[in-house]
Amino acid sequence: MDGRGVRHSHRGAQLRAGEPGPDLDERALRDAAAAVLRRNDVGGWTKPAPRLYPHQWSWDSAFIAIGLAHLDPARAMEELEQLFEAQWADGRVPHMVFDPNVPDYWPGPDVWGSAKVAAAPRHVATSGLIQPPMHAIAVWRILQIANAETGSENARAIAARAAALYPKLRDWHRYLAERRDPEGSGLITVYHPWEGTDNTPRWDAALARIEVGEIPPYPRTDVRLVAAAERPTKAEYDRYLWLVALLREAGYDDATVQREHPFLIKDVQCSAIFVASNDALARIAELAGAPRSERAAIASWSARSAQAVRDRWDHTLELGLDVDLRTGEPIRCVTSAGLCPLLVPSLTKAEAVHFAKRMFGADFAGAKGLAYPVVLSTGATTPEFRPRAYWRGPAWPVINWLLWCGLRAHGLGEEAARLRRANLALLARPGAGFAEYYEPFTAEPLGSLDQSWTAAVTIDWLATP
Ligand code: 2M8
Repeated sequence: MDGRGVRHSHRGAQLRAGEPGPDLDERALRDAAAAVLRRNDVGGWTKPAPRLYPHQWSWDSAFIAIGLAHLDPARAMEELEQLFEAQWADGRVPHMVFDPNVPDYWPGPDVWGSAKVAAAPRHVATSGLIQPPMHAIAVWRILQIANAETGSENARAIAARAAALYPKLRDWHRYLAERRDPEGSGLITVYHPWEGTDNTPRWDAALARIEVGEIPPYPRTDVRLVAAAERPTKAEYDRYLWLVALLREAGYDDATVQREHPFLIKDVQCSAIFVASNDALARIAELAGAPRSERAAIASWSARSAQAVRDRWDHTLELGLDVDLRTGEPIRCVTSAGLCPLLVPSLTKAEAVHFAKRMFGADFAGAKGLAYPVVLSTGATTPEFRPRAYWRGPAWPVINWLLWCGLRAHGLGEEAARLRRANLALLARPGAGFAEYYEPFTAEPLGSLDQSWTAAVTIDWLATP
């Protein structure tokens, strides 16, 4: 059975919107989610979606591994081991690793030109961008799940594999701390909208300033598969490709890029994830018996980024704001990324409560008319809000999951439970189909169906009452 066929009992129909029934068929939902992951399994790694995303994507694999951990922790570790096989010599984990058996995807390996970059792997083609560092968080969670849900022998084997992966995780974090933040500000610099939440209005002003040079005509894989209104516009896509051309010409050399590139943003969401991930990495380092100097480095990356993320708090918008390095100005945009400082463990309880209030307020999970009280990608009361457009309004279960982790980490159990319930109710709705994102007023599934990370977080939510 796929996600479109999850059964509800007849009593479920009388429930208020947003409330999952007591008889939500958890078993059927879990089985359907597991089936999505099985179908998208390419052999040791999982594609994010059946047709729209047929290669391996970096942060998708981290979320997918967390879902897989409940089904098969060894396979979950393999997901990340495979990804890190494509790590560059400079430590970066590319945002995409291409499957050579899918030649007709565009933009493909030629557009990225990783084969010509000395630091890139030789055995596989990759992109040259990065995505938020969810990986150490995933490894730590796999370990916890293996400990809780499998026998001690299995858990020991997973711990050994986590320890073996540690040096690669360490190099990845070092790349982020040193090359993506040469100023030592604690905030990670992103070079491209594809380094996180693609079409978010956070990037609009920076993209608008870019003068696009000559780009040859190109095909769009995405709008053949998904309604164009739910995807980036042609003008936006031109800019994405122009930025890729500039990065390729710079050989993806960070120093060159940071001197010349027109799109340089200190990203609060990525930096907040980096904090949480460093804390997970610190625990993995201990498990791996890493030298004290390395553990000290990880602790200092974490502390520096934690402070920097907290400092990005904006009193007027009550969110953490990115900084556009080209103008030196904060990006005054109301999106779910601004709630991500909640992932920083060292927030005070009062600060965490503030973010939680904002999260359940009129811009996000408390917006008027929502089918389910889930967090929206862009603030509902802002002019940028568009309920069907990619990252500009729809609800993304995977981002809701991330924020749920933040609520739990700060002991906000009741709020976390509310968010989990609302998301599960949405995901269990007949026809929900584990979509990439949802129209928030009608709960219509948008983007791709059978999106792996949506299925993965469903499994984790179901396993974590
Ligand atoms: C989306 O990004 C790709 C490009 O990398 C795309 O729009 O074609 C984003 O949602 C990104 O965050 C995600 O990792 C990827 C695969 O799910 O899709």
